[in-house]
Amino acid sequence: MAAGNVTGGTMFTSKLLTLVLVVQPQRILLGMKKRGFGAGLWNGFGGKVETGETIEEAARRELWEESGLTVDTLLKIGRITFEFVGSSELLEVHVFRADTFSGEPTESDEMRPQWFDLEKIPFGGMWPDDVLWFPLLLQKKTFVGYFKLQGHDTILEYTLDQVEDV
Ligand code: 6U4
Repeated sequence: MAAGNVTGGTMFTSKLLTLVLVVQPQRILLGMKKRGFGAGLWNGFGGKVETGETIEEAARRELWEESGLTVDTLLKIGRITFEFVGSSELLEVHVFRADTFSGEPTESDEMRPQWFDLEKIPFGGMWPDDVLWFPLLLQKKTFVGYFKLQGHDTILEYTLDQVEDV
């Protein structure tokens, strides 16, 4: 847990998380989250950064644990801060894109992986912010975003900017 930012008089703490999207020319791998935060939604693979590991190490570990895949190159593609109404903990999510992988997607306790045609990404069953930043991810445009969410399906405010580097 990192120390806080002060925003409008409220003290926030923040938690570091990773999110990896495996993207191929015609398809993208998503996982159905079976339990925990965001259960019932299709999402990339990721989770909390643990003490003693780098953010990229955490991204590789979570991808392996949740999908059974390993990757050579992870491209840093975005950084998104999520604020949830009623919570003083911000989520700082580091988003990576992988274009090649080794292994076979394998179901884990946490995720059920499935390939989707790039034309048929199931945005209706995903976090509501995904439809806004996926186009940047798919075009390999690096970005920084902030979303204030109410529950799992309402965006109250957001910013999303293309940047040179994340
Ligand atoms: P454990 O400790 O395994 O129970 P859990 O509470 O299930 O953890 P975890 O570690 O799977 O959470 O992390 C949540 C994942 O959801 C991270 O990869 C980040 C991602 N995530 C959180 N909010 C998101 C959002 N609004 N849009 C999105 N991904 C989000 O696309």
